[in-house]
Amino acid sequence: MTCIITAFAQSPDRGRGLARDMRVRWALEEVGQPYDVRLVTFRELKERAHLALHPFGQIPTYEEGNVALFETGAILMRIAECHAGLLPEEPGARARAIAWMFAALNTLEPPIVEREMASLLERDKPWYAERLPLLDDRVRLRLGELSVRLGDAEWLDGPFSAGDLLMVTVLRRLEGLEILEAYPNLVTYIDRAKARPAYKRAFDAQLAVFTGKVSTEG
Ligand code: GTB
Repeated sequence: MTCIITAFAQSPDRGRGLARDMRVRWALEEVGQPYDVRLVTFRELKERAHLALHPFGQIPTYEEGNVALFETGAILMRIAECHAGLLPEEPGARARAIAWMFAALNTLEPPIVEREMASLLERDKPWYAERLPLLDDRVRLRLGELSVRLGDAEWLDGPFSAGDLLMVTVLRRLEGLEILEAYPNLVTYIDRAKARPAYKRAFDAQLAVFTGKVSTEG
């Protein structure tokens, strides 16, 4: 059964693959599942039909038969549980890969998003100059720890997993910034992930929405 996901009709990232539908597209590509996309405008996000799927009026959502989900972590778990390729079979390794999914979403993403939001929305505020170094330090702390753990390894724990997929999508929000480039092994980790054919297919699909060459639901 082909699942349906939602994505921005006009993503503010202008096709850079930073909106969170990219994670779901990538996961579906990794496991070889076809999917349809329903594009939603910012107005539609807050309308009743979409709110029935997503209580916070956001993208992405995921519909598969009578299962409807929101939250990328939950959506990735569902995809990884239903299809081979994103979580190891061995129970211990599987649990560790799941821990990395949570680490990406709960430990790395919050300081990265907070820093990004401050730089977008608070730049003209009197406290910004004092606050930014604090936010930078919180991001650097986590990047440094992650960099040490990754070391020279290809992926975070054995073979590529949903943990790597989420971690890379979170780290990509810092791409091109000095704060990330101070950790060369994290930069090559991201590049390695972006070289995966599934990543490229997912990226091209979301870019096609921006360029208008999109194929969607129906
Ligand atoms: N915790 C939820 C999840 O993981 O699914 C968060 C979902 C979420 O934040 N969705 C955002 C959204 O729908 C889009 S991805 N926002 C609309 C709203 O809240 O009204 C966040 C995002 C947006 C834009 C960029 N960008 O332009 O670079 C990057 C990331």
